Amino acid sequence: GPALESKAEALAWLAQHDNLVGHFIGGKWTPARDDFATTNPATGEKLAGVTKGTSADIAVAVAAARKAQPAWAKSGHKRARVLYAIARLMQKHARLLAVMETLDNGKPIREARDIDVPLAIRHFYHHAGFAQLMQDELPDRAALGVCGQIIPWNFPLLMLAWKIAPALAMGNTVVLKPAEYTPLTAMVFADICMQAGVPAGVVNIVMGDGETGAALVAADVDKIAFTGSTDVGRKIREATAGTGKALSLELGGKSPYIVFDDADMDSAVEGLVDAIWFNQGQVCCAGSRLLVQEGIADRFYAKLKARMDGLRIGDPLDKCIDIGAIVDPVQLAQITAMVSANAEGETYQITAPEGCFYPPTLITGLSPASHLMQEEIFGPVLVATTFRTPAEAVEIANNTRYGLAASVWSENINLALDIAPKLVAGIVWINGTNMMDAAAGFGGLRESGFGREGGWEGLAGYTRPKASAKPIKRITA
Ligand code: TXE
Repeated sequence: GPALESKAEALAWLAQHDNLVGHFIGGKWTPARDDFATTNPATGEKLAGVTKGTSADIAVAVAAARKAQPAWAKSGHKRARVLYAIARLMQKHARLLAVMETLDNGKPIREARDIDVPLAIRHFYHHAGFAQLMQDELPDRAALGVCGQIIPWNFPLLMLAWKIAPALAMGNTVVLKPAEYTPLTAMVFADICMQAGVPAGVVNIVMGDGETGAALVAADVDKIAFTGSTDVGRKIREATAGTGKALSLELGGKSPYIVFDDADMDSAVEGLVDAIWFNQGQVCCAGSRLLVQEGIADRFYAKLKARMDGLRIGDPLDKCIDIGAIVDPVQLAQITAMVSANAEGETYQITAPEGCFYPPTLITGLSPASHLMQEEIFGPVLVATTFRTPAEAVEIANNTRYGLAASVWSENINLALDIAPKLVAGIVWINGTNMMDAAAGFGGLRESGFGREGGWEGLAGYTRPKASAKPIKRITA
């Protein structure tokens, strides 16, 4: 069928590159090495050998970005044209990008095709418009210079777009390091940059692991933008302290999903499918902590279990699949260990195929302070507890080190609007979940990090104020 054809097309594309992933520096591919493998988690097959970037590679990439930056910052119009060209070429190669993402990450092709790739493209279109506007409307803002960007494996192409599009729009040049599990769509993207006429050195991509990432943090860059674990975020904040480098951190979460007794239960159940089972729960803003009002808890859990029974888990390239593979056996082992260490509450799971798969899981009756209620699992595991009053819901919801997102379900808009501002979260959704857009700032509070991506705030994060050369007119009476 078409899935097999698309897979063959993606594998042929990799074969043209000798199944090796090098670095993209100064507008060219560097000679590639087979330092470590990237695999298809659904089958265990090796997809390509990947080059591990050294500090020397990072230095060459940063120098290329530095050299290209002044010319790139000159014309907003030129930047807009290039960003539009990238968006159009991504659209042209959307199928290759979606299949490559699914092969490398294990996410259902339906998600890669309908969510990851279109949202990534939208990010380039949106920021292309701002590139032009920056020149005309924001003459008192300047680009930061060279930005180092480090991204995770859960949304490889989308996180690349979130990082690269605004940075480029505002006149910065970048050195981006993809996650070690998922370098392949970044490689396709680099090819697209060559076709789109991105000037040499404006986009540089250095492959590698945490050591490569640490080398980028230590390099001569003006900003580090990081998305990943809270632990690594902490290390990066320490490493950049006192250096004058700008920093944005988008880290973990344990976002509450609050269902009041007057909620539309069917919608709230369907919302949970998105909140915690989208991308196998490997989502920083996943609604991973369910709080249900006591009076409806039993009915709600029953409906939820019935919905879980209908989830289809298996081959991510199958268009009918809801739940794909976990990104890597290391992550699978971490999820398994966290869940099996728990002795509290009641666990409900559907069955999963052999291999790198974890079944959708619901654990009810947990106390708010328990390990599973507090720690990010980063898998398809929903933990639940009940509350009596709205005040108690707020208290439990805010009882966390994190503050990324929150979701409130009620048919009473007065109640929802009363609760929403009391939640410590960067984003609150009412009767919805996981809604994002290039025009809306995304980011967290507390141990979920700081800085926003998308929207005006995201753009501002890639500029600095520039004092006007003209004397400021004072208004006098
Ligand atoms: O993340 P890391 P991992 C959470 C989630 C997951 C856990 C571990 O709980 O189970 O993190 O995942 C690079 N200096 N999230 O180990 O290590 C690394 O190469 C500079 C939440 O994959 O944070 C990769 O490119 N860079 C999260 C990126 O950091 C370093 C998404 C993220 O990897 C580095 C992913 C260092 N010292 C995981 N060490 C979210 N919030 O969305 C590693 N890296």
